[in-house]
Amino acid sequence: MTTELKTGGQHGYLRIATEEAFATEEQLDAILRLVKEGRADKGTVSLWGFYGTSPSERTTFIRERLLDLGELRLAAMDEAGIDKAVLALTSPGVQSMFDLDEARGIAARANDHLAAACERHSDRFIGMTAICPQDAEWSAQELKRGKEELGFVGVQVNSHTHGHYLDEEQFDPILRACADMDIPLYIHPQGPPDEMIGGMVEAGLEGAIFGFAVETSYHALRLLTTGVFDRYPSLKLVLGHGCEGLPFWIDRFNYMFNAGVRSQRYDRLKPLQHSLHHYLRTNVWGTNSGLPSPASIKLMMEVMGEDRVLYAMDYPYQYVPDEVRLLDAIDISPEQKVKFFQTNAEALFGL
Ligand code: 1DF
Ligand code: MN
Repeated sequence: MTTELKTGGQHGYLRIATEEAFATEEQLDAILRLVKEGRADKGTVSLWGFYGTSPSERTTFIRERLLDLGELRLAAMDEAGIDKAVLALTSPGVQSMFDLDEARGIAARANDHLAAACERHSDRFIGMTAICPQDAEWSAQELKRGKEELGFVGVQVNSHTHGHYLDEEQFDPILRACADMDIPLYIHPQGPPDEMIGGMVEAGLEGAIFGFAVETSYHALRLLTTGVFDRYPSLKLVLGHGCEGLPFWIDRFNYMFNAGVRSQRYDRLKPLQHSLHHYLRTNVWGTNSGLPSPASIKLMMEVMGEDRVLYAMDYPYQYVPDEVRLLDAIDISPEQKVKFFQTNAEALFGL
């Protein structure tokens, strides 16, 4: 499998990668400072204690690539045949931070920095807004600035914020801003919070291998089951990593949710206007970041609908051009392939 991958769409579609990460120096410095001072949560200690300091080939590559919004990234995109990248501040964004002035400043400057790169390379780079959910009112304002002044097309929230979830009342300004301004909300993983992480670090399982998906699917399921999409029927939720497994589980969620509601098992769970499956097919989009698997992509298409499944590479964490070759050859129809690589992203993000 060594055929040259080309950009430009001569093969029938542009390739738009939708979960691509960058970092700023001050973001990584602030996170590493928390790690060194013993103030970061266990997930952050494990993730950035490793990526921030390990001398290995993988981590050196990732650190250098995260900080670049120029030639290295464009060359990697060219080599993998990626026409456009939707970029977001890498996980956990500023969500591990405690000093709100600092966190807001780092997020806002990351947004300015990204917007400048998107302007320099407007045919290749597309931006998502970074926010500071610790301050939801400020975040709603920053979402407006991101959309109206910086030209950003979505927001990335790196799952929990100090163990708190977006269905909680304190975050309502963020959900409202996304719904009112039609800003897709990409919930991206980070390590599980200390209350959840248990023995995962000792087992080497809290990161992208497993813990990320466990915690992020839990977060998304909370939004589904607590009625967020009845409150905000136009809210658009995007999840990576095969929609964090939700399509595989959906019938069990449906059955057990309905059984629990019927028997009034939990105060918090009330009847919803629709089935959980309905919200998955109406309010949720899924990308294949980190999961270049034809089986899981086809499952997502079958369960969610073929207009809701998007391509992502997860550069620089999983930069594997051969995966693009594999997905070019996936046994779906040519029309489905155009949707997957190009037009679903264009429709969702308004490109
Ligand atoms: C990793 C994977 C790290 C993903 C990420 O951000 C990330 C990793 C810090 O491999 O540790 O975005 N990912 O989405 O799979
Ligand atoms: Mn990622």
